[in-house]
Amino acid sequence: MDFAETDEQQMIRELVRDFAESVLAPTIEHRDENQIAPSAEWLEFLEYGLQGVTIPEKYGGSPVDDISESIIVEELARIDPSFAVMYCVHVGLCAKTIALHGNESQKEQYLTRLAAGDVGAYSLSEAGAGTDAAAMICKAKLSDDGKHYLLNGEKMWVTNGVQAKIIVLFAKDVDHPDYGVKKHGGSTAFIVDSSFEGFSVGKKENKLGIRSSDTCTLILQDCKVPVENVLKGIGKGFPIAMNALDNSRIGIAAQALGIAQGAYEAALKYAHEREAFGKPIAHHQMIMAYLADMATRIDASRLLVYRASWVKQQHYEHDGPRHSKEASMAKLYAGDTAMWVSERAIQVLGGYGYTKEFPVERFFRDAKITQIYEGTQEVQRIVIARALK
Ligand code: COS
Repeated sequence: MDFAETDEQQMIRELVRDFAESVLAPTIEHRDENQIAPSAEWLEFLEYGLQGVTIPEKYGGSPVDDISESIIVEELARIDPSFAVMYCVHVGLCAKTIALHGNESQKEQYLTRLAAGDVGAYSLSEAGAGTDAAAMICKAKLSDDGKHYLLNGEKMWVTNGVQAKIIVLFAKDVDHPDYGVKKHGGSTAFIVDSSFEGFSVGKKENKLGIRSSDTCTLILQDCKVPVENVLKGIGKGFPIAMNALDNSRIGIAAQALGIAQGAYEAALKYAHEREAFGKPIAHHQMIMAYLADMATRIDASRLLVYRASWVKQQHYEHDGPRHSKEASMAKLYAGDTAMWVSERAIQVLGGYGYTKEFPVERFFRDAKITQIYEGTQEVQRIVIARALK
């Protein structure tokens, strides 16, 4: 077993760190305060060519190994967790889902656009269907001429929803034989273009954390989706949704890892600079213990995130077993670590940590969502427990 990063992984880490420190760091506080999405920063990011890491080269992508994908998210989140989740949803939930389940013409049409920088999103949740995803009530019905599906309903908690041009969106076909029979019966994945008639963006959420990431509702009023935009087949959506979440839970775990790392580094630096009782507080035993525990939990999270990324790659490229359990373990542990480390970081900084002069209060607010989205920590335990033999 080799724990060393490859030359390519190191190079990617340095590249993304450079981008995050030079482009994201100067604007994140302002964007967070004012809930401004990183649209300008996204355009600069496109120059690095990393928006297509889950897209095959023939559609304009630039694939990297799955551990590198997590390293990218980790490095973005170390500075700007909002940008990290925007990226994560674009490459994971949207592009990878189309790459895995799309047909040739769907890939040609949509992956090329995602690779070129059109922002992607994924829309499963609804007001009454978060943890219980199968309870979604958005409906799809074939039009009289048989050329379109007409989608009706309201989706919720859509990351990138305001900016996205391409959305993998789930609704139930009311004429499917399983509709109303099986709980998730009729669930279908559609590729929705934000320019489609009947599609509109609803309320933008005012959030505690990741405030520079836009989260909104999407309104579907006879939204006209061509029949060609059904992913894989009518009624085949639920496993696609679950599979996409298995992938993206690793992304959120990597985001949590980056948050923990960013908070820890701020605390470590402060602890070496701040003196009390005649010496840097980093030399007081209580603070030493905090820092040691933070570093240990972060390392454990990193190992779980990279292991899950590796198992994911084995699953897709070498027909290995599904990575659901490893993804949920990584997300469960890294999410709790992000919350714990960012809270400890505030404690190390004392009163200063509670102010906006230091980034730890932002990491603390941002950390909370990693215990909630892409399935709450309770959902991760369900997935893990079901996989235990
Ligand atoms: N990959 C592929 N297929 C999967 C799967 C996976 N990881 N997990 C389940 N499926 C399939 C099952 O095989 C089953 O298929 P069939 O009906 O063809 O047999 C189907 O999906 C239903 O599975 P299951 O009965 O396990 O579904 P449940 O409703 O019991 O799922 C949980 C329960 C809680 C695990 C699920 O609803 C979930 O993950 N909820 C959280 C959703 C979430 O993370 N939301 C946030 C989204 S961010 S917008």
